[in-house]
Amino acid sequence: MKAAQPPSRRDAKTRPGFSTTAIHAGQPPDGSTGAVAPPIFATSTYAQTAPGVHKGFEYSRTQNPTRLMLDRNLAALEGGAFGLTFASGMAAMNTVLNLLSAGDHVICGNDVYGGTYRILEKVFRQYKLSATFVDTTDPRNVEKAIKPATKLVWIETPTNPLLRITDIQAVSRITRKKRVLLAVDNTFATPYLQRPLAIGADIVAQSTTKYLGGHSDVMGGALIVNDADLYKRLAFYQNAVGAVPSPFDCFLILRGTKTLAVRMRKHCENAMALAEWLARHPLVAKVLYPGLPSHPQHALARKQMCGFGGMIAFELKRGSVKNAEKFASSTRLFTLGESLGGVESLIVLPCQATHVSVPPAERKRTGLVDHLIRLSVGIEDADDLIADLAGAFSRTFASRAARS
Ligand code: P1T
Repeated sequence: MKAAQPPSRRDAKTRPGFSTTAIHAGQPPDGSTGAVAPPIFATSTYAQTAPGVHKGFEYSRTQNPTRLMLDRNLAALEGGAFGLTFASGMAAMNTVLNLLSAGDHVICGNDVYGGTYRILEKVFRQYKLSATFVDTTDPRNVEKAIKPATKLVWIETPTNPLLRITDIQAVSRITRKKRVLLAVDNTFATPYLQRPLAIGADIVAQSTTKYLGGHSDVMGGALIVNDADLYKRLAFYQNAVGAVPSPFDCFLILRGTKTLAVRMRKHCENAMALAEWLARHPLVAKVLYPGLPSHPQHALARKQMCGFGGMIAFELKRGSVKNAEKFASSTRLFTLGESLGGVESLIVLPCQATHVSVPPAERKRTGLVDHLIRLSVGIEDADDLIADLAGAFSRTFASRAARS
């Protein structure tokens, strides 16, 4: 089976390719000065020529020209009609949940970013929103969990941190039939590798803090939709709540998306090399990477994505938490820390960082073990990254096998 074609090629005769869109969409040279780089409109307010008469911008919580360029850029990349950008990925998710009312029910994937679990269970539950966490890799689990009160299905694919893949199209057939919104968190894949709106999602969510920004120097989030009414409702809550990004942050993310295609190709290439190396390593018990034929949803990943991304999770054979901690503290190029998607490689133990807010019993149910190690593979030279992991094996186990 062949992987889907990369979106770097023209989708249609009339539509430019992915990188052309990334570099140009939403940001033509500035009309008044000709500046090629998007101006940072550091202003909170705008002059009106008469009360209520303005040029489409009134107050920067509501609209800002630099933010509008980013909104349009991300909408074009995801193949959507409308984009809205936020101060963080969680601010974007919060806005989707603002659409719901007390008594409503959400179905969420059971392997998701810890903050996604936390906002449902520790924030919105107190407003009488209930959530059921199911394994969405089998779409029938979504169908079984739907109740009359269900208004939203929220999935990640690939998931954080277990890199499981959900069939977006299959889930969307169920949500369409039941008139439930389907939101797909596309942070791990990015629009370069996967376009959920084209295969049935109603909302795409992004933490632009990650690959879209790409340099670990900015926080941000985004929602992209096709439906004008849904867009208006989300824009209302965005303005009412106010978790908007600064114009400077929008500028940084716009700078990031320009190189998304070249970075993603390198992230994918490096991650594949590391996953294959880890899979052959005598001290590794399990490697989770959708690009490996051993991955349970490898065929689906090939069909749904056009590359497998830069995230890997693995377990050591002598898999105690102590060994995993020692390993994660022993790398020199991989920095021990949260987050992902930057040019530099990161290593983390999800159960001690990104997923601490998921109760241990819940983690156990989903198969998230305390000694799981997650890598965000950067775009350094793959040989150097492999040598760094080899060094960490030596320092952790100090045995001959570890040095192989
Ligand atoms: O950090 P923020 O920009 O608010 O994004 C939250 C978020 C949303 N969705 C996914 C899939 C994520 O991974 C995250 C944030 N994740 C990390 C910080 C992490 O290290 O996994």
